[in-house]
Amino acid sequence: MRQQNMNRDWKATARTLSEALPYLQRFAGAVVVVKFGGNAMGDDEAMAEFARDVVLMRLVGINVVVVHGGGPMINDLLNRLGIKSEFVRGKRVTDKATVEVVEMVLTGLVNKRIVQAIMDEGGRAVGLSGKDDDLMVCVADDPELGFVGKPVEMNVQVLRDLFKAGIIPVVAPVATGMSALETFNVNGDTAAGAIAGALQADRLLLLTDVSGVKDKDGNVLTEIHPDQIRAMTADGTIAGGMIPKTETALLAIEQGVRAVVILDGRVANACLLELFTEHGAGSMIRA
Ligand code: X2W
Repeated sequence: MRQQNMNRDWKATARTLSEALPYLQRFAGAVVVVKFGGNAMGDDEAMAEFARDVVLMRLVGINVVVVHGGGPMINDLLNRLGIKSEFVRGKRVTDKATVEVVEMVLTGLVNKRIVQAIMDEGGRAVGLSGKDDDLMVCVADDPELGFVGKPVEMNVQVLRDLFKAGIIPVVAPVATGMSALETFNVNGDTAAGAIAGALQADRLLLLTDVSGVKDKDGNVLTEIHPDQIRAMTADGTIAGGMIPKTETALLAIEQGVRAVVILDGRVANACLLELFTEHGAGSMIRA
């Protein structure tokens, strides 16, 4: 029914859409990789909202790929199974039992929840892991970490095929190795960076639970040059969980990704705010 509810500023809604035109034009046909971290995933309503943003991006012609994490969900099942787990330099030490749980949780529970959420919002999504069509082939990152993978070979044709069909690929960061039936657990940021690099993406959006990269005084920097990231890492301003993200960003830019944005995925419509408004969101890193 046509509603002329006076309690809402519909003209502002129409104006917002109109103001988005230059951004819609800029990103039509672009490749955008969205890393959706486990800490950015909220309840069903937040998941639906994220899915709605992704479906909208696809509808306006963006070739969008979702690469997800799921660290908290892996912790939950490991706890229930009584398997202890620890992190070294932001990566999970992964033995044989752990990698089995990681694969079950990421490619099963988490991947299918995102696929389902996108389908529910009227998009088309297909879930896959690094194993499917050899999308991501890894070697061991560091002997100390066990089955943690470092991507060494990317085969992104399957993603391009899905783009062509209007399908949103949803990728779990689990990979295959060089020898038969080897499985690797890959940090979600690392996987997203490798996929963005191989696709020469226009944007890599790293959705997390902090508002961006902060300077010494705790202010979020809206735009940062890679050299500044290196200096801030050397002097300890960038530390802890931010390090894998900024490292991913630097590597992705070296590989030809146009810009990387680290932003708070818990903020409503974070992706739309970043891509389609002058305001933007979080911290953009570009050369
Ligand atoms: C991660 C994979 C999931 C992930 C892990 O086992 O937790 C490594 O640390 P978030 O939610 O993005 O942190 N893998 C090697 O990255 O999840």
